[in-house]
This record gives sequence, C-alpha cells and structure tokens, in this order.
Amino acid sequence: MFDKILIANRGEIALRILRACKEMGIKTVTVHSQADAEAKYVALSDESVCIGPAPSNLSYLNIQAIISAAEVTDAQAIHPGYGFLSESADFAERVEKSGFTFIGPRSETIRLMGDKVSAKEAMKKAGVPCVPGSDGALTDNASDILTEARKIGYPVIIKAAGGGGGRGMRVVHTEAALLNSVAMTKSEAQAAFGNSVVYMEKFLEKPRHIEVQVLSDQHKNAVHLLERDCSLQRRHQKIIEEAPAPNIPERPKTKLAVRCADACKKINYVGAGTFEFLYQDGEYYFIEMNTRLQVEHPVTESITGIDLVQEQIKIAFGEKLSFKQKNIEANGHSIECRINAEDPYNFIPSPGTITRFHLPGGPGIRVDTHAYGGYKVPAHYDSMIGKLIASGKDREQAIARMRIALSEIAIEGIKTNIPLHLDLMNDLAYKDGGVSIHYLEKKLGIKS
Ligand code: MV4
Repeated sequence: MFDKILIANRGEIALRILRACKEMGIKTVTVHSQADAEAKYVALSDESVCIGPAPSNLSYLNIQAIISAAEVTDAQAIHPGYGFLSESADFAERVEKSGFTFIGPRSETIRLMGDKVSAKEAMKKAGVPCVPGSDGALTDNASDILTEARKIGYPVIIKAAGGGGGRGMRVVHTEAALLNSVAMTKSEAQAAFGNSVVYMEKFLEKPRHIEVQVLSDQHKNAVHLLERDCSLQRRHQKIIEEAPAPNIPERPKTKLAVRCADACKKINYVGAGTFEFLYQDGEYYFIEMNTRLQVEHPVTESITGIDLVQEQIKIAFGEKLSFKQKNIEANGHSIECRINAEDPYNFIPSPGTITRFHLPGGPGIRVDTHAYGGYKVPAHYDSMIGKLIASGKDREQAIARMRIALSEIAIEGIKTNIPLHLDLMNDLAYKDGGVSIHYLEKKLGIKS
C-alpha cells in the first residue's frame, strides 16, 4: 500500500480523506493556504505545506505548488477530493507525469467526461440511456439547427460542451427564439470555457436528479453502489441528498445501475464515479458523469457499509475490488443535510468566528465537519462547513433522526442554513418523497 498520500483539498473533505488514510496506516500530507493554517486537519496530518495565499487561484488551484509539496514531502499519491482540481484533466496528467499516482480516473477519462458531447457519445455507445438530442455538436448551419429542434420537439435546451453542473445552458421554447439562443449560448461558452461547441437536447420540464455511484478497478471489475436522489437544490447547489431514491420502482432502477457498471468496464474506468441522470415519467436520461468523489458520498457509505475513500485509495494502488455486485445490498435509508455558513433564507454567506459549537449524536448520526468552537470560517471559499448524515432502518426513521439531530445542533457566531433544513424535514411534499429539481426553488419563491 502507499506509504504517504498528499491531500490536495481543504475543509471537511480533507479531514474525511485524512481519517481514511489513518485507518489504512498511510501517512498524510495536507496542503493549506495562509487562511487555513489553523485548520484541524492541518494539525492532525503528519506533515503540512503552505501552498500560497488565501485566494484559491493562488493556492488550492496552484498545480505547481501542489506538485512541489508532493515532491518535498515524498508523497506517492495525491487525493484531489471534490471541487478545486478534482476534475482537472491537466492536473491529473501533471500528477501522472511527475511520477505520482492520481487517486481518481486516468487523465484521458477525465478529459472525455469533461467534454459533455464526448461524454454523452461514449455513454450512449456503452448502452447508457441518454436524453434525446442532437447526437453531437450543433453545426453552424441554421437550417440544420432548426430541423434538429423540430425533430426533438420544443422546448429544447442548448448546452455547452465545456459546461456542466448547470453552467452554460439555455432553454428554448419557440422556433422564433432558437437561432439567437444558440448564438448567445455559443458566445457565452467561448468566453467562459474557451470552447464554443454546443449541443441540443429535449428539455425535461419536471425531472428528478438521480445519480448512480460506481467503483471500477484496474482489472476490469466494476460494481454499482446503488443510487442517490439529489433533487433538492438551489441554483445547482445541492442541499439535501439521500439514498436510496424514494418512490422509484425497483427493477428499472437496478437495470440502470447495472448498465452504469457495465459502461465502466467498456471504457476502462478507474476509480469512483457518478453517473448523473434526470428521471421523469419512469425513464432515466444520462446527462453527465462526475469523475470524482462527491460531497454526498456518505449516504451511499451508510446504506452499503462500504468506505468509498478507502476503496478509491485501494483502486489507485492497483488492488482488485474485494467484493462483487452480489455482495452489495442496500440497508436502510440515509439522508444528508449540507450545513452552510449562510443566511437560511437569503443565502448570503456568513463567514466569521464560531463562538459556540455543539454537535448532535445518537443512533444513526454522522457528522463530517472540520469546524469547532473558535474556528473562523474563511470568506474565501465555499460556505459549506459540514454535513449531517442521519440513517435509519427506513426513510421515516432517517427523517426523525435528522429532525432531532438538527434541533440538537448549536452553532453561534455565524448564521447557518439549519433552520431551512428543519423546515424541509417537516415539509409534507419532502416527507412524501420524490420531489422534482424545481421543488425547493418554488418553495422558496424563486423563479428558476
Ligand atoms: C437538463 C434539464 C432538463 N432537460 N437537461 C442542470 C445541471 C446540469 N447537470 C444539467 N442540468 C439540467 N439539464 C435537459 N435535457 C434540467 C437541468 C437542471 C438541473 C439538473 C439537475 C439538478 C438540478 C437542475 C436544476 C436546473 C436545471
């Protein structure tokens, strides 16, 4: 096994990866910006290297500084966490070429999935159901574009190949608006991603966001770890996730998940990954693949009993998966609430010093956070300060435990979104299970 791993991230996920390494007897190197010098995971790691000032561009996104930190500390592998450089094919390639192991897929896989046109093409070829659409990039020919949209039927959505996660897309309801919308999306995409390629899909009006977790080793073994429902989101930021997805028929869901695992074998996928789908009227439509560990991985860990970070590390080292699909089964239900340092209703970030900090406990409660009493939430990064995960024998028990845990938390000195979470745990539509991706924004009175 690796002797030493460098963790190229911050916050709760740095601590999460650190714990996995310690459990496996692997030494750890953290990297930190000047703003994170006092962080808990910095103190808990074997070594830490300051990689630059607070702004991410100068620290957590500084590829050279991170590679240098790995060199001076003699780390063998680099775990990128999520966000930051985790889905940068250039970073993965630099890590590989510098003689370190990137804990994640091969850089060419990251590049393939980073381009949403090539990702969709690869997945369609591998037998994964996709949203009906242009089957590749739109050409510059106006009449071809018009014909394509007529064939698909309005409304359609124009998406940038270089986008993803909700960036660079535009819904078109009428033929009159089509060509102008395509032109606008192209020029925005060129400015934002340096790539003006766009594609067209049928716009699904009221889908749910269902995603399938996979693990695939370097020996052509791949399994799925069931699905998650991440429909509760605001402006493409997920706020509550759960596993399994509630109120969905079993057989088509399992067939879909098996197809995802098969697709991993076909493309020689290495590591943990997530297939994102829109689910509407009983059908699944692939939209994107995430080639990293996700924020919401703990709900999958809870129902499967598998430690996803440890599996990532073992796969990167070259080990074979130690279990088969038939060994994986869902036990109970798990829900995650993302705890953000922000105003619960206007969502304005609320950085600052936490003056009082009490965490919940009891059966089925997991808290992943790097925060503590006296911790100062920096203004420079994402506002998520932790995750509360409640699990139980069924969804009702998970919700009941979540409600109790949320009511036990005491955080003072900064605002958090805990009041919103409490509100949602008592929401009748949420309790029924299976709300669409638009539910939260509608409830909050926001037009999406
Ligand atoms: C869509 C869609 C409806 N129809 N594609 C947004 C993020 C990116 N991953 C894809 N997204 C969407 N693609 C078609 N053909 C609606 C969305 C969408 C969405 C998807 C998942 C979770 C939240 C969302 C919020 C708004 C729009």
